[in-house]
Amino acid sequence: MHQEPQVRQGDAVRRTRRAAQALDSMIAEVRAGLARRPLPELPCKYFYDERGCALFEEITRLPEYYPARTETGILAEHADAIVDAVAPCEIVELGSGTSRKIRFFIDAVRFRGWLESIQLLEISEAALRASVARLQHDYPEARVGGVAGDFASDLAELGPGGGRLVLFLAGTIGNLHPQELPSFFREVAGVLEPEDGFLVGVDLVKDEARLHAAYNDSLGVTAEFNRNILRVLNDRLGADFDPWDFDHRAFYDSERQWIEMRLRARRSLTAQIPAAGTTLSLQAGDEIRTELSCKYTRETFAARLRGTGLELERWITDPQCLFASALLRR
Ligand code: AVJ
Repeated sequence: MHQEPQVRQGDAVRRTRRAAQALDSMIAEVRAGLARRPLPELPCKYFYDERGCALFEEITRLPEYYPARTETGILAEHADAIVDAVAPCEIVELGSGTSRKIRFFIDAVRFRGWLESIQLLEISEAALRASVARLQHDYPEARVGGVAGDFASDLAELGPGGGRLVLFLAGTIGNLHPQELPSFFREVAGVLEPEDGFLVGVDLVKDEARLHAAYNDSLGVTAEFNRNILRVLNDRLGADFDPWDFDHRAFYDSERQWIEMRLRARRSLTAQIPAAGTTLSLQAGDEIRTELSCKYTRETFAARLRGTGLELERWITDPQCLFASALLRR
């Protein structure tokens, strides 16, 4: 008998309305970003097509890039205690990437017999699908779901919870401008019940040379990751950037306590971005800002929590104080 193609209602990967309109919002964001003066900018979430995800993976293995392995060390040691403090039955990860670190928590919850569900929210649909499939295979007793979306706008897609531990790892919170943190924290508070936990990975203020090296690796992987955002514009918006017209630049702004990544034009050029109905003209030396990566201390981080409905319950660092895991509660 002929089989109709099926649209499964319980499809583990739900497309958000926003993801269906992803191209429209990308166009609007790219137009607005590139129109900014004196410094045009691009939203860093557009690094992460499949090549960008692979390059980020490569970055996490670089000797200079301490955040990934430092956080892994903290979580390997403290995931059990965090799980005991929150007693969750659902683990959620925002910006889950390859979803490796979430396993410390899933394993601890499963060991205690509490595991019911796992939800991932990730902008890269390919990474999301792969993670959902792998986790469902490895944890068949759990409901595993995914939302292809943006943690800055799509948290409501997680639905009502309770018994939830939400993870936001890797220092990704550093990609939000400090002024955006209060509204983001309020949004997160909106998907948490009073007993729930929100675990945030926070990259810490430290020696400038170490920060600089982490974003200027000797193999040039970060440079290639940075230039990849132009390839994404070429692929998705039909733009005609030559990534090799740009130099990678990353520097620490010690006053603002953030790393800034930029692409600097090597020559004067004009790029067409047909899908966005716009062109970008740059002189040699002009720059496009592609990423902020904010660094915090316990004090500057706690200050951003005030009045948001979230409180800092635990602050765990590695012995060298390179990175922190902050457990927040409503
Ligand atoms: C996505 C925030 C974890 O800022 O360290 C790595 C991305 N950019 N190298 C960071 C990144 C350049 C990264 N996070």
